[in-house]
Amino acid sequence: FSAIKRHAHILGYPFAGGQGRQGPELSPGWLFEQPWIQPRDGLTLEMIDVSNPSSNITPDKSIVHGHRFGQKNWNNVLHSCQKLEEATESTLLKDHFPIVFGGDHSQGIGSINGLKNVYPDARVLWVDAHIDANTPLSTPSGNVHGCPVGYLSGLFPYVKKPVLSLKHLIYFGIRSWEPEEKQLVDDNQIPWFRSEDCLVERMDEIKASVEAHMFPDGVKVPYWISFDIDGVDYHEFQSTGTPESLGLTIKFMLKFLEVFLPESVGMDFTEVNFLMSQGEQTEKDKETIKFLLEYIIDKIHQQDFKYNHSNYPKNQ
Ligand code: 5AB
Ligand code: MN
Ligand code: MN
Ligand code: MN
Repeated sequence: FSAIKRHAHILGYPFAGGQGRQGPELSPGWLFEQPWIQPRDGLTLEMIDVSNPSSNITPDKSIVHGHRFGQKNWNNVLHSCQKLEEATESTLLKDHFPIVFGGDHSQGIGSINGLKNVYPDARVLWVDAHIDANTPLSTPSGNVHGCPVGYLSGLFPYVKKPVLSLKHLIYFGIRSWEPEEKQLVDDNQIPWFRSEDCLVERMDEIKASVEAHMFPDGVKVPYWISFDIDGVDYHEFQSTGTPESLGLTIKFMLKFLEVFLPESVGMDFTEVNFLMSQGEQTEKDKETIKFLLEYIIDKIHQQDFKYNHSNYPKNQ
């Protein structure tokens, strides 16, 4: 008797148009060249063909829709996210575990729409320094990587289909926000765990309170983990565009992944930008990404399927 080994499928998403810096678009290409990530039994790689990967330094267009700021590069973001949505969906329909390696966090619009096409009731664990729930009205930068939660939860005035209920979302590590975003978290009583509460010793307690919030009737459904690397403290990882100190430790992240990956059907891994660090720090950060991804793939392989699309009850 041998357990079914889960299959990890890495979707490279070389897109930087959700923010203004050069660099995030290069990370998947770097990753796919690493000897330790080469395809093997239980692991495949696929690069999403984004039409225009570059950052929004010279945006194609800002669509303002009568709002104060609007958001940059919008057509470009949506066009690329459409491709990511399709790739995420087809990965899940094969009962493979997508790891969407970006790219900037605007990717969440594509990946989580793809998730919701297959698992409409999936819950989302958002690991980030930022709330990412800006709207065309509240964004101070126009950068869509600060808006995916706003878009997914229907706060944009022209969203076709809001797919994520704010009741099905929990934050880890947030410490930077616009007033409108914090108001939203407070008004909707979205739980958030501060970095100082994210201690390995408290993981049992954290897991219990996440489950109590996400599954009030006791019926469990799968998670999606949206992991923005800037959730990690700047002193431990610097290769990211919007770094913040006082963040999560890598040690906590390992415990978090150990506990929540078995309950998850896929994840984002975003905002890696090696142009933001120099010399030895860049080498150290590359080692950290290797360590984290090898750990994630290992955990995916170790665990039996808890959820898979073929036996998942429909119409929950
Ligand atoms: B990230 C800021 N709130 O909207 C904005 O890295 C930063 O995906 C957003 O979490 C950071 O521009 C987006 C100031
Ligand atoms: Mn962030
Ligand atoms: Mn983010
Ligand atoms: Mn960022």
